[in-house]
Amino acid sequence: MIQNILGGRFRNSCMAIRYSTDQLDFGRRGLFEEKSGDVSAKNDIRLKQFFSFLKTIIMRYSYSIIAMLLASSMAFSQGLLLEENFDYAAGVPLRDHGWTPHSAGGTNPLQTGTTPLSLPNTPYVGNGIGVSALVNNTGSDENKPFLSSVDTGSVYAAFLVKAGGEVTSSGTGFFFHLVTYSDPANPDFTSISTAFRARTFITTGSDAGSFRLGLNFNAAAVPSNVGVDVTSDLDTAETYLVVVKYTFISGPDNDEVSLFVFENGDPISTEPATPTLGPYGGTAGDAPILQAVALRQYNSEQNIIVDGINVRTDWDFEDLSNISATSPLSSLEVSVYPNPATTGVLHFKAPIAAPLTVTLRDVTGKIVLEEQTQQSINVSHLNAGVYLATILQNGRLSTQKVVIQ
Ligand SMILES: [Ca+2]
Ligand SMILES: [Ca+2]
Ligand SMILES: [Ca+2]
Repeated sequence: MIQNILGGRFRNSCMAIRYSTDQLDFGRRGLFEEKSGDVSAKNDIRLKQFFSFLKTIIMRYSYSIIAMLLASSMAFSQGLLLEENFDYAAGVPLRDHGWTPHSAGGTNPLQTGTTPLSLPNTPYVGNGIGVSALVNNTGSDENKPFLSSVDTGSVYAAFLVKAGGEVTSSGTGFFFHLVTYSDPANPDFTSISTAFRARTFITTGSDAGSFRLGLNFNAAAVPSNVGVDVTSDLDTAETYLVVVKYTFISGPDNDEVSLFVFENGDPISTEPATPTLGPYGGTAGDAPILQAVALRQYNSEQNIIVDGINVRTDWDFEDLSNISATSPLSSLEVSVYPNPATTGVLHFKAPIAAPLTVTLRDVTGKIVLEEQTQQSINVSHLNAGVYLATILQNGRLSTQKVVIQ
């Protein structure tokens, strides 16, 4: 069951999304509307038209425009629970932008920083927008509600994080968690249940330049079991994408949390089969319902920057137009062969040996395959026909027509 907390905001959000989707859909309807007759031949002609059109766009504009066109076929954001990119001025209190203190609100209110966080080579939807949030002091802990409450399925809370400096033993603790309001049916945003779920920690690494992230279902004690509830060393100079997952499972005291960590260049098109940490439960009871995220300040030596919070009921964090906030996508030289594919396998040859993220769309724009590879993918399960392949490597993009026979 999904309950609407903020109906008006949710509707506004949907309207905004629908508006942009309709705009972007124009090209696809016009090119691919054929439903009968010699579909493959007509689609072939239409694909030629499409690529001619793309070529014109390339010459006149940039590859980032292509990425926007491709992104038009991506999912309508039905699963969105919260999007917070801190697209505000620098140095302003978060409480001016929908956040509410629930603890020590009078002391050191959470504020925005001066620059955004971004993974320039990973197409995360929250990359490089506005500024960020500084979670770097003792004092005010603040929450922001979801568009809807959730008590079934999974909640995926993604955000960018940077340690922002050395993490000392006094600077370790949980800085992020999921929230149930004290009165779930009639929330007062200043009052949250103290049974925090999916407490996400920062802890010391093996040297001054490294840190670790930890996760507890509910407990406040700093986790310490590397590979189980604490990651291996991460770099204090780098930004990471973290996805905190809470899964409701039918029955008492059996829900699970897990945590995924991505570094710059990692693909994020699909949920990895194995999380970085978890899944595991805890000794505390299940969350009755989840309604918000919280950022927590616990120590003047914590040094944490958070940005691009995107919370969803599904895994849909990719936006190909959002590879780099500062420069458009450049083109990738990659050979795809044999094309037409007659053997059920597509091979790829790129100038450098790094993972390629391959997405195949059918002529309706529907994604039929997404896979990471350095060499080849199996397409034997796909119907014969014409497909649009987008191939992404280290922030470079190639779009190609692929025929499967
Ligand atoms: Ca931002
Ligand atoms: Ca605090
Ligand atoms: Ca349960």
